[in-house]
Amino acid sequence: MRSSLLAISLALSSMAPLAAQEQPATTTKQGAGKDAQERLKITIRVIPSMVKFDTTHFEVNTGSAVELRFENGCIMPHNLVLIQPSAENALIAGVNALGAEGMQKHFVPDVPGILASSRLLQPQGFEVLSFNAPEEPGKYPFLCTFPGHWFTMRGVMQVRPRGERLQAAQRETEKTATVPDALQTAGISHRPQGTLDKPLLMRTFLPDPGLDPAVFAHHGVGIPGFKYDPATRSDLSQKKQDPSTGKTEEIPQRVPTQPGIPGAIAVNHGESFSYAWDTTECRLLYAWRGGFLDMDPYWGREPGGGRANLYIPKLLGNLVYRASGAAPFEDSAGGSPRFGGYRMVGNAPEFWYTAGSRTIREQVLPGAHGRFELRIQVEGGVLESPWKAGGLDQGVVEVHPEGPGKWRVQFRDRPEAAPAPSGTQTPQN
Ligand SMILES: [Cu+2]
Repeated sequence: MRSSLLAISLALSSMAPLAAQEQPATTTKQGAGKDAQERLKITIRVIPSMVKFDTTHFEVNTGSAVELRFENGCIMPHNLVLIQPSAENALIAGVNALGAEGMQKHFVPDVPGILASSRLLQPQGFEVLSFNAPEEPGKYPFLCTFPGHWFTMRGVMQVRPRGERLQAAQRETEKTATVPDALQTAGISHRPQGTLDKPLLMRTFLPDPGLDPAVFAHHGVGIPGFKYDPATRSDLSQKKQDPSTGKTEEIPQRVPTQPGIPGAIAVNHGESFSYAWDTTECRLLYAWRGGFLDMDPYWGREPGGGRANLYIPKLLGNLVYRASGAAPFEDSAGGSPRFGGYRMVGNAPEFWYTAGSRTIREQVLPGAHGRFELRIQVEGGVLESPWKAGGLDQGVVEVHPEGPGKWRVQFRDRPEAAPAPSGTQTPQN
């Protein structure tokens, strides 16, 4: 299908807004299709910390000029990629194949079917995408392709024939499209799973199944987040009067720190094997089998959406491995680990990171019955000792040197592997 659509990135984050945006939005309205030259303006924002767009559905007429302003008011980076109706699988496969190049490419792979895309916007960034709507009516999905975000960060641009009446955009505040609804529409389960050959990678908060605190050497202590009101799209505050001065102050309302692990990548190879690889510590944190994650607490389930107060997904199944002690390459590497990215090698992601002068690549390969293997390659610096097997409190481990800077670490779980504790723990304030 030929598309007349041209995506032009007009403004980038942290640049001064263009004059066009500063004009009062008086001339353009939804449903004004009489003047083909009129630009249809739509603003899509990120709901902070929710991994959601505030707009999940908007409508345009075929061929109409669209000005889409995308604002990232969240603490995480996000992008917006608008695609042809059937292009999602190719897009996701392309994103997964970007590997270490993902960041530089803004997680926008060079695949067919992309109609418009923003850069990966850093917090408080915005970008305006100007394009002409396709000539073919239909439902055109848009999503954030930052790894794992597309499960919840998605919406649809409905293209209606020229002259047909347009419905108003659906906002999260109108409770018209909940995360459960969006997931159901997209055919995504609350208990998503990959397969042995096609693992599912998700970047999400993860529960801490009672790991040794020494494992979290590089994690900061969580700062309580602001309470957010989707109705006004602003942080909530309370007015408080100082009795001594009589002055009224606005005190921001906070939510308790979540006892979860941020920034980890959860990988599922089906029922038989899942693991969590942390991008802060740059190491395998734990592995489990018998299920993946129950996303209910994170994505929400009840009508109207909204997730639980403690929104850490729950682990399903049994733990087969838990890391403990300092990171294997910490002692002699002379520097904190820095995550580089990952790429798919065969049917498993290969993570890479640097520690001091070294570049380290790690791949976790699933085996049968909860067995798995960690393949490690170290470049740029002599390593005195091999990967340390010490400090593991579960799993039987054998370390096999495979040549200079290369190891295979084999894990076999004990039959009495502990059940995974629930993901919802008491908040620690
Ligand atoms: Cu995102």
